[in-house]
Amino acid sequence: MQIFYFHTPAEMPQSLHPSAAAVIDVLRATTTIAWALHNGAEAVQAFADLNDLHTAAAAWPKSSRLLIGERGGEKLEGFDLGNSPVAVVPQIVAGKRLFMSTTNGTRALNRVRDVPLLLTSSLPNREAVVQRLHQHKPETLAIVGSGWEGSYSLEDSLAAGALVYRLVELDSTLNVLTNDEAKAALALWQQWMHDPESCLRAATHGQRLIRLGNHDADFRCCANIDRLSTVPTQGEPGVLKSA
Ligand code: 3SL
Repeated sequence: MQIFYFHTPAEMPQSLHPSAAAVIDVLRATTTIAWALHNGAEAVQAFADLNDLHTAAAAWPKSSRLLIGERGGEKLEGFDLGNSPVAVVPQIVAGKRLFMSTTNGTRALNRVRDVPLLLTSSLPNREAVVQRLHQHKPETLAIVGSGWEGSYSLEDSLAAGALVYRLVELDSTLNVLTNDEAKAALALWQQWMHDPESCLRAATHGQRLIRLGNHDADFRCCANIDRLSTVPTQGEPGVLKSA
């Protein structure tokens, strides 16, 4: 397995055709996706474009759909939920299809939607994703951070490093880390692995969320490593189900 890490979806070269991709948006899209599926959502359908989301949602029975998402960290007008992983509780999401759009995470997913094995990763489902990748042994894995509007995100690199750390631990014979970004992400995880929540809070987007209001529960949830066995996996384009 060759592992590449890209800080943002735009950094992934068009010429690279990985056999697997793991998209990360720790704060908070891929954490919310993992928790929603763990709590019984039928699927999460991700959209970069809001018009596309509304068209697809309108074609789905009203009683079994929810619109979730944010822009700039704040819930979208007319949507049922924002993008908090602690809000997607079983009483609200079980059996529902979640039509989701976020500032960066769903755009990153859209960029790699043609990759044969597409998963989403976060700190809570890190080990589950590692086990899935170890089982599939893709030739080339692209770990894709969502970043923030085209720029680097500390928290996505932390989670990329967490993933890499365990993949290397499972197969230390491999010289798997193909780009410097992957090596730097690993070093970042080694620096913060005993206190990931502080890293999330220190990150620029963590600071943005703190300015918007009390997000303590979100920080705790997003930093809660290896808590979930859910691996959100793309079946049809844009549609993630628990696998
Ligand atoms: O950028 C995104 O996709 C979101 O996860 C950002 S937020 O944490 O919901 O503000």
